[in-house]
Order: sequence, then structure tokens, then C-alpha cells
Amino acid sequence: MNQTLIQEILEVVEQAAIASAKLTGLGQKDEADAAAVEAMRLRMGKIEMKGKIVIGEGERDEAPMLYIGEEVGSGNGPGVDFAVDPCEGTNLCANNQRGSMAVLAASDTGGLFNAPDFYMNKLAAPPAAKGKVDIRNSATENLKILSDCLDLSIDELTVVVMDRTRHKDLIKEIRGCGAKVQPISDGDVQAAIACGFAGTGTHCLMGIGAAPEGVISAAAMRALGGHFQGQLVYDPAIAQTSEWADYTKEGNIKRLNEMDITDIDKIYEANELASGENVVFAGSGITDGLLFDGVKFERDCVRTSSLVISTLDSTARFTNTVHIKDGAKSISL
Ligand code: VTB
Repeated sequence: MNQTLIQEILEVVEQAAIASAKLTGLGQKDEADAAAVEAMRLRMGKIEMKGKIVIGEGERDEAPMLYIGEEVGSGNGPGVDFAVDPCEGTNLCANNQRGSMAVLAASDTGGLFNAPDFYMNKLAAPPAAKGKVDIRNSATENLKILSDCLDLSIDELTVVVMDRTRHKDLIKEIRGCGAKVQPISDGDVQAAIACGFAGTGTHCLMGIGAAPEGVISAAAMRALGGHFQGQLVYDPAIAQTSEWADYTKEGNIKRLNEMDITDIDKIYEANELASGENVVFAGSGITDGLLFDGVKFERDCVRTSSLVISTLDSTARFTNTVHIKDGAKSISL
């Protein structure tokens, strides 16, 4: 990993964001995803690297592009593993709602956990609470710790939780402590990373989302110095999702074992989910969000707003890029 590569990685997420932003608000989530995938893959293909998708659009037989195991890049240069989500929050994009973005995490070969397509219980919190809150604790205990670490009273804390039936009790518990809950319909990657920054109005992410997205969040939080832990969820009674209507707990455990995951209740720390010597997160807004704006189409240019967080030089770089159209006459500041 080096700075030139990171600059190219920024362009990868920018191109994916632009491609899907063209379909914002049209109710076409699959098309928006496909456009982002194609643009991401095209730009990745131009990078001098031995790249490999470890988390992508699915298994080879179900995803034609950016499938798990796909080799990307020129085939020469450094070995880089990628966890990609070209259109994170496809519903948000399709409905022109806040928080959709093109994201990826990159690391040296072998540096990202090959998360299965399962659910994951997640806990994200600001750097001040790193290693102090713990996913093994109850929400009540964690809120007390968070309140101490952030020097805020519990009623000043806002916890983001995905708006799902499975979180009914969790939401009740958080509100019972006096803290505020911000339910989100989708997009727990952005919500997790927002916890790493002060001033976003949210302090913690709790609850169950998808495992692959957990690895991307973990990479960002590791590079940022924030708290992130994840634990796989394999019991359909806990996940309470229609996706798993035909799945059983036993069947899911078998699937995990087949993927060589035998310690099924393991609690993964951020530096286990993103364990590489160097880890980079890159995200570019499709729609406006907490971290950055979405793509803006203007007569003579297209503007993208992005964030790259890197362990290489311990930076979180917010970048606004003006993509100039041929024959542009006027580009406002
Ligand atoms: C989760 C979450 C994502 O989709 O994957 C969610 O991590 C799907 O969860 O950020 P359900 O199966 O419970 O609907 C997102 O919200 C968007 O990709």
C-alpha cells in the first residue's frame, strides 16, 4: 500500500458514486447497484496491483462482477485485498434518502476478515470509549461507560440502531436509560463511522446489521482509532429477517463451519476484522449524509465528496473533487 494507490482508491469510490447517483430517486436499487459495481470494477482494473475481492457482491455463481475471489487490477504490483460495497444503502439511493455511499476497505493481502454473508451484532463508539465499552455488556452498562468517557449525561447521548423488529427490546432498553435513539432504515456503515467523529450528533451504534459491512466499518474505525466490535449472528430467531425464512440455526452453524469458522460466538475486535499492517477506508457520497455530501451534477462539472481514512499516515482526508466536463465554460468555487 502506498499513497499513489490510495489516490487511485479514492477515484474508484468517486466513480462508483457518480455512476449510481445518476439513478438516485428512481426507485431502481438493483440498477443503481449494478452501475456502481461496473464503474468500480472498471476503475480498479486500471490500477497497478495484484488486487483481490474478499468481500464483494456475492459468490462467483451469483455475481458476475466484483465477486468474492475475483482478481482485480493489472496483476502487477502490490497485493491488495478489498472489501467492497459499491452502493451501500441501495434503498437510500433508490429513494433519494440520506446516507447512501460507495465504499470499500483495502489492506495488504490477508488483512481483511473474509466475513460470510451473515448478520453481525455491532458496537461502534468514539475513540474516547475505545476498549472501555464492550459488546459483552448490556446496553445499559455501555451507556453508563459512554457517558463517563464522553463526559456527557446519559440523556445527552444518541444511539443509532437499525429500525428492525429484532431491535424492539434494545430500543426499549436504551430509551429506558434516558438516552435518545435514532433509528435508521439502512446504512449502518456510515452510522458506525460517524461515531468516530465528534459533532455528528450521534455517539454510538448498537445492534445487528450485515457482517460484510461490519468489516468495512471495522477498517474505518481501526484507522480512525474508534471503537468497533462485531459478533456473528447465526440464529434466525435473533436475526428476525425474512431473508432467513427458510434457514435454521443448525443449518447456519453448518454453513459457518464449512467456511472454517468454528468459533462461532467469537467477538471480533476492529483489529481482527481489519488485521492488515495497513488498512484504508474510502467512501464517496451518493446521496448527502452525515459524513459528506452526495454527488452534485452541474452543467459543466460533477462534484464528489469523499473520505479516505488511512493507517499509512494516520489521516482522515475529506476530499471534494470537481470532475470537469469537456468544453466546460464555468466552474463555480
Ligand atoms: C444491513 C446493513 C446495511 O442493509 O446489511 C442492511 O448493514 C440489511 O439488513 O447498511 P436487513 O437484511 O435486516 O434488511 C444496509 O442497511 C444497507 O446495505
